[in-house]
Amino acid sequence: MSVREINFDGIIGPSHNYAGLSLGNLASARNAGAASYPRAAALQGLEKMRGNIRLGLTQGVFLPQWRPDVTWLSKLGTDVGNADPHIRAAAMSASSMWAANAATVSPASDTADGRTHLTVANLVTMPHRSHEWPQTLAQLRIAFSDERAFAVHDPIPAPFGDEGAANHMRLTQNHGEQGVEIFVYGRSGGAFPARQHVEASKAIARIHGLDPARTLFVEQSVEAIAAGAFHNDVVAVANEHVLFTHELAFADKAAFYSALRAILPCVEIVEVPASAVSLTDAIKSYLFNAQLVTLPDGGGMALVLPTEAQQTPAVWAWLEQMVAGNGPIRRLAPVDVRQSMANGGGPACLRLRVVADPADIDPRFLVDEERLDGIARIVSDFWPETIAPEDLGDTRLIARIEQAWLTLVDHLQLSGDLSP
Ligand code: SUG
Repeated sequence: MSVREINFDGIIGPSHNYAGLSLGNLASARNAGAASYPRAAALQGLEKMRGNIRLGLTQGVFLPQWRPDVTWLSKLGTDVGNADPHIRAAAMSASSMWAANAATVSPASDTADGRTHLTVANLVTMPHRSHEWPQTLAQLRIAFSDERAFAVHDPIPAPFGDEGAANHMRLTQNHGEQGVEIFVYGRSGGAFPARQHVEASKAIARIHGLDPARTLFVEQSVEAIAAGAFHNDVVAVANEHVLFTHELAFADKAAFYSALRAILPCVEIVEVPASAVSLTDAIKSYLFNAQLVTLPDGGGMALVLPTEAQQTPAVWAWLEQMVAGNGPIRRLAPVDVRQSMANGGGPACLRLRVVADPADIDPRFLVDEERLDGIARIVSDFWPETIAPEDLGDTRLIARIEQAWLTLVDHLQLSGDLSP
């Protein structure tokens, strides 16, 4: 095999629900208290993966986490029956589905020791996400256990917030070549929390052994965070030599663009002006939370974007005019991930990109259509159809969620390695 980009999607877990846990994430606040549909959610996620395989892309998965997180609850001196409702909801969250927040990844061609480095994200800003990393780290250590090819790192210590690849972009002529790594951080003090701290980003760049001359630290605009861009990947996405971004994504775009062009003269910046698409429409439609992917065999680039983008007139009009032109993005592929979108997670949030040789990765984390069929059967048989937030303490629901997880882990032959 050969080095390529592999998208690892988080399989949407059986406890998927809408608890309104993420301050600054407008969709999560808007849908707080609504009934969720975990089975439909997980099937939507699997269909997105299937679509990407059909585009000729290589696909991987991460497993949902054991919920409720009894280890975390016990560290808080409680259990699921006795926890305060907001703590119980945090322990039940299926938020690890958003694999873009699992880790920051630097491919081998960017690092000093020639290995691919992954640092698990600490996600300390949001309580319900702050306890994801131990189970994420356990999976990363299995999937990327080949130490000749990979180095998997512990999280950056608190209080420095790190949200993983959602605030990290990489630009390069070709995936396998040396790139420019861009860490986007927020400044605290606004109405909503800035989740990515520059101290964490700088630490990751050092730990991964990146070349300082090819690493940029770029501040997210205060305006974007205030409009609901709680992660940079809500307002910008990069792939190979293309940066697709909203005009108002960065605090000082002129300085950023010129630094980037100086390091990577081939970069193409496709900027959507606020006069064509407002920040509000960009965030509502998740236009930028698309997977910008390179199609095989010289097919150019495609945007795998949420159907919400198609339904937002200003956004769709701009996109249609863009693909009709002569730019690098040639194709639009809308996907229905509404259950995830209602919690603020679009197609790009659901995946972690790893540039590597698939032969170096534990094959249990790689999928083709047949393996997706097997996972879909388990989802159809075991995932709850619906969850209302007031059901989260229900012992029958919890037993069902636990059974669903055990069945999937067993099916993927990971029960010897991953325990509750
Ligand atoms: O961290 N939503 C997630 C969405 C993460 C999207 N990821 C990226 N942009 N890469 C978050 O805000 C909502 C959970 C709830 O409210 O029940 C939530 O955690």
